[in-house]
Amino acid sequence: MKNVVIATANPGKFEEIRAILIGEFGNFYSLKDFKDPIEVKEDSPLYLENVLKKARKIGDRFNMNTIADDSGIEVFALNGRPGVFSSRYGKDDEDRINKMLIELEGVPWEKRGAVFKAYIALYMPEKQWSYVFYGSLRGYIGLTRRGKGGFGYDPVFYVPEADKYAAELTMEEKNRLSHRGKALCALKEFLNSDFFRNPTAVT
Ligand code: ITT
Repeated sequence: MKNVVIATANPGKFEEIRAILIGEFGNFYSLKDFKDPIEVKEDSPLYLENVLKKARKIGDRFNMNTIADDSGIEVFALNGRPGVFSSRYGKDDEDRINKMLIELEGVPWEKRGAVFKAYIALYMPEKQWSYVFYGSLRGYIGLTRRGKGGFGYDPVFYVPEADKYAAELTMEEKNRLSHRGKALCALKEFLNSDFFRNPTAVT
């Protein structure tokens, strides 16, 4: 496939998605490349419904193959909050992290477990086909911030597999381990499968 729109207004997500899919598409467009992108209301409590809605609305609007991401962080001690509302938990990344650290004050390390979840949708307007892929990453919410990379909650998310905070990972490391990286890897496998490349062949 030649062109694809990455339907996100989050530049951190855009760069991670592009880095993983670089060999799969010719040109990557972000919402900023269009004069008049519509705003898609993420009004479902389900990542799956939000991600399909984002991909379909943008794909139909520009009549282009579109990839969308709906993701979030679920903190076990907060009964899974902020989850699908992760981007609305505070006014910006700084505020959201402060709020989470305050909510977790006094919670011991072993009870600070959390999981990042990512749902990635590919929508192809020509045939109105949609596909969704999922990935997760388990870790812990640290006591303070560490690292300067990534975006969102990365400075307070400790990744046991790497013994580093997510904001201390290089983009290559983060994409290898992360929820988004895993979902995109599944998408990549699908794009290269016989099922997708040669759908009329029966083997
Ligand atoms: P778009 O809807 O335009 O894609 P958004 O940032 O609003 O951008 P979401 O609604 O999917 O996206 O919100 C996901 C939030 O979860 C995001 O804003 C971050 O705060 C957090 N998040 C998701 N993936 C993350 C990651 O890899 N590292 C850190 N925080 C992440």
